[in-house]
Amino acid sequence: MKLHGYFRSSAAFRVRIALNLKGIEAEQAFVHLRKGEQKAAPFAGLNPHKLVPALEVDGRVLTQSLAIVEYLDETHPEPPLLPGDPLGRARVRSLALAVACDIHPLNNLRVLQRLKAMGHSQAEVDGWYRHWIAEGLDGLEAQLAGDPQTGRFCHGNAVSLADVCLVPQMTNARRFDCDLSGYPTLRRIEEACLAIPAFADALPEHQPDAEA
Ligand SMILES: N[C@@H](CCC(=O)N[C@@H](CS)C(=O)NCC(=O)O)C(=O)O
Repeated sequence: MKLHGYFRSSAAFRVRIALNLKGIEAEQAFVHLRKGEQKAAPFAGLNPHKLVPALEVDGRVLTQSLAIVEYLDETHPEPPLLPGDPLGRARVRSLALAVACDIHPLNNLRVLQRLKAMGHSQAEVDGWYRHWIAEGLDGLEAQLAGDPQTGRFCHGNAVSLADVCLVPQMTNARRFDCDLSGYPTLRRIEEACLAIPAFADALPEHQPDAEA
């Protein structure tokens, strides 16, 4: 397997966590998003959407981090990243999609770059980022806090796809100096996850392509 990613990409971070949790060794290829390498050959030939991550496996190319993580979960079932019951799976996917579909796309690099190109100042772009982080994390905190299904992690006491999505989003929010004081449940779960080497080793600063 070969993972095409970028140290700061939270979508690639999700896949790194899943690979680590499953104990899968994957070769890494680095796509420098700030230099626009995702928009040109060879990467754009692998993923016409021009977004990382992409995972090469058995001569095929998988894209979309959640599809990749579910593929890894199906082919390497231990430890499972989705609960065994349909209601549990729906809850975990709902939490994961709140990050991957409702928060992350609004704050993607190309969206922030487009806002700048339209003439918005850096302060306005930062405000946009923090606004959507707050909207999304407010919802997640309310969804998780006080729900007996929430345990040490987002769903009970085993890590799941929901944690795989939450931790990179929290890391990203910290990078943009978002105020996370109002999210005690999210911070507690983040801390529990980062105590696990599979999560900590996947942090941006621990990647071979990390930059200051
Ligand atoms: N839904 C996609 C999102 C992928 C994505 O947005 N990747 C970002 C990095 S986290 C990217 O490549 N951005 C490049 C750009 O915005 O030009 C997934 O989950 O894989």
